[in-house]
This record gives sequence, C-alpha cells and structure tokens, in this order.
Amino acid sequence: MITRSLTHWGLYDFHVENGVLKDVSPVPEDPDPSPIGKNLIKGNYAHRVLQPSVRKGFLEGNKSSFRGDDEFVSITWDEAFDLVAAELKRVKNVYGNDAIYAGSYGWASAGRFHHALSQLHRFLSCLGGYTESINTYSFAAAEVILPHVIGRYEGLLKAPTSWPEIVDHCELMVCFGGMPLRNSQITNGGMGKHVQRDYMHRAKSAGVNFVNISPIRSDNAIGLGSDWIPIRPGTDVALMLGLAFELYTNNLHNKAFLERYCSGFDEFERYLTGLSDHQPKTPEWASTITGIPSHKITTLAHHMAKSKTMISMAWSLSRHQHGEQPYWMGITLAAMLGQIGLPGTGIGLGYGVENKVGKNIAGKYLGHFPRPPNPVDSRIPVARLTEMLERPGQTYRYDNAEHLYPDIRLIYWAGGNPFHHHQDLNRLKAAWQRPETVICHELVWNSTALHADIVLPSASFLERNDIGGAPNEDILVAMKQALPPLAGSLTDYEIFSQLAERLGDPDTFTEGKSEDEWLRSIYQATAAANPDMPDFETFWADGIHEFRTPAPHNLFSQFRKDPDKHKLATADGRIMISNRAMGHPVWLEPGEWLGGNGAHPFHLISHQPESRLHSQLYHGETSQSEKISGLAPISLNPIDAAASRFATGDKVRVFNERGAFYAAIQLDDNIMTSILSIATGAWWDPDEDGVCRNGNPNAVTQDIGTSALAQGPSALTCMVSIEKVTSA
Ligand SMILES: Nc1nc2c(c(=O)[nH]1)N[C@H]1C(S)=C(S)[C@@H](COP(=O)(O)OP(=O)(O)OC[C@H]3O[C@@H](n4cnc5c(=O)[nH]c(N)nc54)[C@H](O)[C@@H]3O)O[C@H]1N2
Ligand SMILES: Nc1nc2c(c(=O)[nH]1)N[C@H]1C(S)=C(S)[C@@H](COP(=O)(O)OP(=O)(O)OC[C@H]3O[C@@H](n4cnc5c(=O)[nH]c(N)nc54)[C@H](O)[C@@H]3O)O[C@H]1N2
Ligand SMILES: [Mo]
Repeated sequence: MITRSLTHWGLYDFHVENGVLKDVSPVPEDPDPSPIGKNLIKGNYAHRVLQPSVRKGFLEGNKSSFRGDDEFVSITWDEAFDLVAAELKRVKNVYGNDAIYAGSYGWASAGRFHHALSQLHRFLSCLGGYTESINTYSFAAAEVILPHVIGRYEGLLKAPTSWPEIVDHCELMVCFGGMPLRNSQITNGGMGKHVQRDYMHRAKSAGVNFVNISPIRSDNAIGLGSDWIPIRPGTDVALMLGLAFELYTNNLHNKAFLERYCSGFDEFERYLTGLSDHQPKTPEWASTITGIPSHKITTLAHHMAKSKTMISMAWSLSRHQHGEQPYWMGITLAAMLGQIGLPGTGIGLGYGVENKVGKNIAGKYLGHFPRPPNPVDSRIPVARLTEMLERPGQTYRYDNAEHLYPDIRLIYWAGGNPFHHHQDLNRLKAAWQRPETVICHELVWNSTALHADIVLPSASFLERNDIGGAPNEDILVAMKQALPPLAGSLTDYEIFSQLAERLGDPDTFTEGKSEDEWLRSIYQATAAANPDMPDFETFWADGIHEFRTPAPHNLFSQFRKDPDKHKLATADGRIMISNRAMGHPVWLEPGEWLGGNGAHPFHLISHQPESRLHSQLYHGETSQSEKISGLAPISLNPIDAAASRFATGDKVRVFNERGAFYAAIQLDDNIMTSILSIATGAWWDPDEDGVCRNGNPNAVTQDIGTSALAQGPSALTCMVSIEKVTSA
C-alpha cells in the first residue's frame, strides 16, 4: 500500500507492507527531490522511545544524581499521566505559571494540527500560562534590528524579489554566505517541488553573474561559475564598508535615492570617511580585516555600481557575534547603489536557505491548531536559555530595554532538541540541573530525551492524520496516516488530552473535538481565507490542493514608486541608515576571529547538514552514510592538512576551553585555509572525558548573545584547535 505524505524536505510516497514501512520514494512531480526522505526507512523505527520513562534519580528523589548521566525506568502511561499532572500542579501552585518554561524551540514535524509546539503552547495556555521564548535561532539578530532599519522584515527574509524577476532583470548577484543548494532542500512546513536549482541555472543562462563571498566555494553551486571571494568569517561588515567607501569616493553612490528614501546617511558618512573615528574605511583597511586583496574589493565595487545588482545575504551572517550589523550594513550598501525596489535588484536575505525563498509572495493564510493567548507575560530571547537558568531574577538587556529572567522550576519540551541546537552544551548541561523537573515528548532517545526526567513517547507524522503546508509554498496536503502508532507511543494531542483530563479540565484544550474534527476545522479556516478551495471531502480524497501561484514580485516596488504613500514601518517611514538610539552600522571586532590573537588557529563553521534536517533522522541511512571511519566528517583545506600532516580519514579531536568533539578529516580544496567546517545536527554524546563522540559542534561553540540588542545566538563565532587522535 502506498500513502502520500508531507515532510519539511518534500512530498513522498510511503510504501507499507503488513504495517511496516518498506520504501520511501519522492513524488514524480518533484523535479529535484531530496535524498533526506530515504532516512525514514530505518529512521522511523530506530532509537524510538517505546514506553513512558522516568529518570531513576528523579523517581527515587536522589538529589545527587545528574540529569544526562542517569538511567531510565519504564512506567505505564497511567503512571506517567499521574506523575506529569502532579508535577505541573505542584509547580503551578507553589511557584506560579511563569516558573514553567515551555519556550521549547524546534522544528518538530510538518502538519498544521499535530505541530508539537502548537500542541504544547495551547495545552499550557489552557493551564494558566508559561514562560515562552521569542525570536529564532535562524536569524534572531535580523528579527530585532530590521524593524528599526527597514520596518517589517518578513518580506526581506522569506519572500524577497522573486527568482523570475532576477532571471529577467538582474546582471550581478552578490551572495554573502552563498546560496547553498543543500539548504534549499527544505521549507519549514513542507513543500512539493524543489525549484531552487532550476531558478539558479535559469538565472545563469540568462546572463546573471554570481559572486560568492564565503569561506566555502561550494556555498554557491559549482555549476553557476561564480567568482569566489573567500572571506574571514564574521568580517562581512568590513568588506561592505570597503565597498561603500569605494562607491563614495568615486561618486558612484545614488544620492537621489539616499535623499528621498533613506534617513541618516550623513551620520554614517562621517564614519565611512573616518571623520568621526579617524579611520577611513578604505578597501585597504577592509583588506587587513577580511583577508581579501584590496584590488578585489575595488573591482567588485565598480562592478556592482555599473550592473543591475542584487545583494543576497545568507541567514548564517546573523548567527555571529554582532550579527545585527551585516544586515544593517548590507541594506546601507544596497541603498547606496540605489536599486532597491527596481525589478530583480536590491537586496534579499535568504536566497537558497529554504526552497520557498524567492518563490512566492508571503502572507497566504493557512489554518492551524489555535493557541489561546498566553495568560503569563514572561518571555526570553530564545537563545538566552542557559543564561536564564543560571541567573534567575537577574536583569538583562534586549531591544533597548531591561528585562528580568524568570525563576524556572519546570521545563517542558516538545518538538525540539536543545541538546543538539543550543551553543556550549557543557554549560547548558550544568545549568539544566537547576530546575526541579524536566519533561519532554520525543520520538527518539536523542540527547534531549536523555537529559529529561520524564520522557513521553510521541507518535511520528507517519502514524497520524494531518494537514500540511507552508504559507509561502503552493500546496496543501492531506497527510494520511501510513502506519499504526509504534507500540507504546501516543500522538502529542492524545498525551495532552489525557493530561488535561487528569488536571480536571479536558474541554478547554480539546473543545471536545477528535483528530478528524480538528482537521476539518483547520481546513475550513484555510478554505475561508483562500479562493477556489474544494470542500473537505474532495480535498481529502484528492490528497492535495494546489494554490494558484501569484505573479512574480519585486520587493519594495511600492515604496519605490511612492515612499510617502507606502511608508516603511520604521520610526520615520524611510530606510534608517542611522538612528538616534542605535547609531549606524559599524564594524565591531568579534571576541573570537581569525584576525584576533587568541590561542586557537582555526575558525569553526557549523553549517546546516546536507543529509538531514538538523538532528532529525541523524540515525537514518543517508545521514549515517556520510560518516568517515564511523565519525562525522570535518572539512579542511589540503594546504592546512599538509602543514599539520593530516590526511582524509584521520581521527581528530577538535577542542577549545569550552569542550571537545571527535571527527574525521575530509580534505576539501573548496574551503579557504584556517577554516574547519562541520554539519550541525549530531546527537550530542560525550564520552567519559566529555568529548562528543558524534561530532556535535555545539560542544565547542560559545553561548553569548549577538549583542544586548537582539541577544541572538552567536554559534558561528568560534575558534578551535585540532589534534590527531591515535586511539579509536
Ligand atoms: N552550532 C550551530 N548550532 C545551531 C545552528 C548553527 O548554524 N550552528 N543552527 C540553529 C538553527 S538555525 C536551528 S533552526 C536549530 C534547529 O534545532 P531544532 O529545531 O531543535 O532541531 P530538530 O532536529 O529539527 O529538532 C526537532 C525535534 O523534534 C522531534 N520531533 C519531530 N516530530 C515530532 C512530533 O511530532 N512530536 C514531538 N514531540 N517531537 C517531534 C525530533 O525528533 C527532534 O528531536 O539549530 C540551531 N543550532
Ligand atoms: N538540508 C538542510 N537544509 C536546511 C536546514 C537543515 O538542517 N538541513 N536548516 C534550515 C534552517 S533551520 C535554516 S535557519 C537555514 C539556514 O540557512 P543559513 O544560515 O544561510 O545556512 P548555513 O548552512 O548555516 O550557512 C550558510 C553558509 O554561510 C557561510 N558563512 C558562515 N559564516 C559566514 C560569514 O561570516 N561570512 C560569510 N560571507 N559567510 C559565512 C558558511 O560557509 C555556510 O556554508 O537552512 C535551512 N536549510
Ligand atoms: Mo533555523
């Protein structure tokens, strides 16, 4: 039997025999399917949590036992519901609802109803509230800076100027951080056809020249023939300042655009020329910081000025210390070129990072599992998790204001894996011991499950019915149950429904509705907001609804036509190159970088994984097949390898004062020297010396806010050393 369902990485047919998944094949309509799906054949079964489980020390009240180092005991669902309900009641009554942290960041699975975070948030809102998290790991710095600079950020980040407009009008696409095709395999919420490779090649055929500014050549598909400009990580602002200086001193900046559409250029101009700080931001100055020869910077500046230019910036640039600055400076540079709002040019943040980017217009409404407002007004910037646990009741700054960290007594996680995604995992582990109770719903025994007190086994998306789709994609899918729930597991909805009953109020959470009734109501909400949708029965029988693709669009074209009528949502309605509270974009030296004088010689890039989505299906076949000698591959330039006598396959320990992991050397001349690059997503698994066996880079990354403005993650600002290890 074949059942079609949706994942974040595409639409697949699931081949099931006698209730067992035998094969996964992409739908024939997908021109460029992702191999990530194959991970599910084994991945849907391996390492699954098969029974509710409790940490032994927690059950026995042994205060000296350590979360993450303890054994687990199986209990029945009845015992589990009683235990979780009692803990929630106790913490709520003794400390109040804000002592419950359910920020619970994570991608969970596709599906508008069974979305684990929505389930958790609704459940806890019904229980009186919880401390939540705001912003993302993906681009927190952008979420906070962009409203001050350019107003709404959603368009810039998720739905910039469409590819067909780039194909038709653009001449030069300058990609900071590249546009890696490996990342376009996915769209949060799911998608049908993978289109990014085709769009990029259509643009090349139409004559678009690509420049890839990145430490890694293959961040732009090699076939695009991009001009590769290797750059030291974390120094893009200095490069952009050098470009801006060259434009400015050659009178190539668009003064009319700056005058009519922007404010604050004069303040910035004083900084650019060195009037305010005695340092003109010349290409030579930029060269000493970025490692890029100054003649390359001047040539690029002139090329950009005389071409129809699109500036593209990867989201990774925001995951550095001072990650607010590259986007502010990128917008400033694009404003100096004066092409914002014209067809196929200007600026877009995120081409290549997800399949949806550059495809459709944002804003299509899709129904979802409704979440009543959280009655508790307590939240943290998502990446300040460890600090919140370390410093209860203390203050921190965020978005130009002072805030208090809540005193967390219970953590509840569903649909995310902080012990893969958070920075400096050794520090998180220590802070994680402070709350009295940690509860999580998981499919698998990953590092987060192993660091909980109570683990409740969730059914996977293949084991339930749902409706899936993403607002910026063009399909809505009837995600039909393909498999029976694995023995012992329940859907998150069933778990929360039973807990709500134990807590004496089943109806607020469930509204008395079954899965089928919820799917119908979510579908009705979608159909009410979008034209020409069939009734639910027809949709369910057809299995898929295709939305009409909107016409290609150019971001900021309305603003360009009439900036007084179509004001931006900034303080003065214009692009704010400087503002009184925050100044203007500046180059700030990071605490760790290749130009610093720290002890460690390599900059570690931890990028998104090619063979999986984050830590999901880490244990799947496609993901595991990337390993070399059983270890995670870490890429290194052959020149560095020769200097240190490393060869492909060598086992190494990568370390700094925060921690260490093992990996296997993979030589790659597409990487600049002094860089190590490794995929994220390995399940953190420290050995007796604390060295992660699986190669999770967050064993060594630093957990600091991007700045007091956004407090985003700074995972990519990370220096390390590396040594060969002889013992296996
Ligand atoms: N060093 C470094 N670290 C990074 C990054 C980086 O670039 N460098 N990138 C960061 C970014 S951008 C992100 S978005 C994060 C991603 O981090 P996460 O979003 O936390 O990663 P996932 O592996 O997608 O976690 C989803 C979890 O949900 C579980 N799950 C799936 N479906 C269900 C379900 O139906 N119910 C329940 N209960 N659970 C389910 C999966 O088993 C998995 O454990 O990582 C961040 N971490
Ligand atoms: N297959 C797959 N695709 C994914 C994901 C996944 O887990 N798997 N995750 C998705 C998610 S949640 C997100 S947020 C997006 C993330 O999208 P991005 O944040 O854009 O992706 P990354 O892979 O982290 O980084 C892209 C490239 O940026 C370069 N880079 C790093 N630092 C610098 C710098 O300082 N300057 C310059 N110029 N370049 C730099 C690195 O070489 C890296 O390869 O990807 C999404 N796509
Ligand atoms: Mo992300």
